[in-house]
Amino acid sequence: MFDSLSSKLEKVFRDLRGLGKISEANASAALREVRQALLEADVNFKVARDFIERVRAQSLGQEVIQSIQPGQQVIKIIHDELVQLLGATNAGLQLSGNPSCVLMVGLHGSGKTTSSGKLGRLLHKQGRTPLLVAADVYRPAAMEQLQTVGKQAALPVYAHPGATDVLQIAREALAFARAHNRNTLIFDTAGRLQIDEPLVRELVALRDLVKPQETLLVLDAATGQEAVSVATHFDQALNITGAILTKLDGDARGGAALSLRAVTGKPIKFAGVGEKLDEFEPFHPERMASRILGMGDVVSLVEKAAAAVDLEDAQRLEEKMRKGQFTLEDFLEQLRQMKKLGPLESIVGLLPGGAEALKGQDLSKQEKEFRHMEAMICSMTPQERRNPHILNARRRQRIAKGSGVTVTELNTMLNKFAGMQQMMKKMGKFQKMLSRMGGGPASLLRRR
Ligand SMILES: Nc1nc2c(ncn2[C@@H]2O[C@H](COP(=O)(O)OP(=O)(O)OP(=O)(O)O)[C@@H](O)[C@H]2O)c(=O)[nH]1
Ligand SMILES: [Mg+2]
Repeated sequence: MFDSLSSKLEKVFRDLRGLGKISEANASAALREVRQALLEADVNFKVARDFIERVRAQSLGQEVIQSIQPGQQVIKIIHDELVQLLGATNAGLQLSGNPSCVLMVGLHGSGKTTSSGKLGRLLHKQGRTPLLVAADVYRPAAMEQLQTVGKQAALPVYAHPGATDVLQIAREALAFARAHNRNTLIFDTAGRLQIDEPLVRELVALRDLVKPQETLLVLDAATGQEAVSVATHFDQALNITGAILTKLDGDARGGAALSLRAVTGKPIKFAGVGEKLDEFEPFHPERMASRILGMGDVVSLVEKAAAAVDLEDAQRLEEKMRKGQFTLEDFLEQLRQMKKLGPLESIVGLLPGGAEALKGQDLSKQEKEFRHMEAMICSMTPQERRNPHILNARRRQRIAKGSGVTVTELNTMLNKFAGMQQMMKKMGKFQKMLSRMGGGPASLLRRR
């Protein structure tokens, strides 16, 4: 996500960190580079200019000059300003009515239908009873597409094949929702290549009929600051309540995310980060800023992990790791929990420096290796898992056969595991040392 912007800012930060004193001259040089990076990420030029001015004013303030690590402070100022630029805090949905209506609007292919399903699923998880409404009467396959999405999301869909009047569909859907106790209607509307009069008229009529609590503009993040002019138009016509930024997993450069709030004043409420239904998250400016600045999204990762992994289990495992009591049995458990977290790529990408580390790596190979490891450990008896040193040649042959690998592969895995155990012990000591010293460099930035 925003890889190019990230790596440019990381470079500026590396230079800044080393600075003993912030002067007008060296701050200017660094900020020029930041501005360049923003512009190359397709951030609106006025937004970039104002951003730099705010950072400059604060960087040259009294407070900074007297501090011990001025470079770090400038980084923190940039971080905080970035958070502001992205909207400061997460803007949730205001769904007060019964039923509540959400209108999904946007250009062709921006991700309205997909996001309708994703949002429906999310709201369902929060205890609401969503109904997806097929309000795109132009593309023949649109209703079917929403029905497929609904099936995947295990949500009901209201569609009226053959109907040509969006308002009629909306009335029927409202009646259907009342009859079937659905408290949230999500209207998947038609897209256009460009916003035009007929589309606006239709959407306005639909809005006036269903009186939505939320009118969400779905925007393709890859379109950069072009997305911002689209947003301005839609906002003028419909008074949107927020945006969903999709395809942030793709080659989005950041321009849309960073300019939208400043230009339109409307918050980004959700982010689409993949084609799958669960690749969707509430948009958190703080975390996004950390991600852009290459500090990794540790908070997201922790949340993701907490959802999938039992916290107590995790703590118990960590304790074992630190004490060097980590067995193959624990390893197996770990491998299985990792599977619950999702594809390796999406996990590593969230870690600090993870995006950088991923470059040129083939993770599917790694995942295959994990699967093999799992099979090998599964072929062992509990006793063998706890004491791998009892694995003699006969046992090794049996295990290799049982898991469909060669004895050499099994030996390699066991050696790797032994190495890992060693490393964990060392890391345990290292961590203890670090915590005594008051945390790593990242904590400097997080402290406010
Ligand atoms: N990688 C990725 N792809 C996405 C995301 N959101 C949507 N897509 C893909 O984008 C394409 C278009 O999505 P749709 O949901 O059909 O878009 P739409 O706005 O309903 O399109 P129209 O109905 O034709 O206007 C599909 O192939 C989706 O799978 C996302 O967050 N990440
Ligand atoms: Mg659609």
